[in-house]
Amino acid sequence: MIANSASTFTLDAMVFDAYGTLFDVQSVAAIGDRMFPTQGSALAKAWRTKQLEYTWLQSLMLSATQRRQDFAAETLGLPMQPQLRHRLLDAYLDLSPFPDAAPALAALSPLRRIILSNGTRAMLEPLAASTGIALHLDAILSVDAAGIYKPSPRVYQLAVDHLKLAPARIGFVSSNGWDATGAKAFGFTAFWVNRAGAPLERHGPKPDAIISTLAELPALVGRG
Ligand code: LAC
Repeated sequence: MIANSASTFTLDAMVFDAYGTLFDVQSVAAIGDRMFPTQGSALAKAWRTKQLEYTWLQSLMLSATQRRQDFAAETLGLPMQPQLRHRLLDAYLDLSPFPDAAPALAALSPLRRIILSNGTRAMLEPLAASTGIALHLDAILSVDAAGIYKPSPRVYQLAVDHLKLAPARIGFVSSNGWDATGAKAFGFTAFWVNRAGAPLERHGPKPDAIISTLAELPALVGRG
């Protein structure tokens, strides 16, 4: 763990990003591989990249997953037929949680724990329920309610409005460097789960702490 300031943080609630943080988006690679042998991982990565780019473009252009998928497949020169597209879309409803997700969420109890995600409620709720992650959550908040995507402050504000706490008393946890930075810029106490050992984002303030796995989190967080 690399702490920016204190080595432990007194907090009243924890907010989690969903995709890549609690749920492993690379788990769709196996399904991609069954459709296009050896290309599953590249397809999953290209799709994820486009997913993020399109959320940002959409936020700036003041429309979604199918178009991203088509772009990802075309980039790799793969034929994307409607039935294959549906199988990949369904895979996003059936992602695996990271093995460290449920134990870390459980260990953070009785702190309030919620998800704040760029996904839709229709994607997030069945996934959290079927994987058991919902058992460890007090609420699931989606950008649906804000009409714009993270890292817009309007999205982070949804968590403040829901929890009715000052931003600094809220721990925000994301494996996306840009999301941890956006959350810190908003005023949250930000934890970046740097699962991939990626370099620190140069844009915006540093997160308060950088951890490698969610397992490190409970020891860092004290209750207010
Ligand atoms: C989310 C994406 C950004 O769950 O990981 O919001």
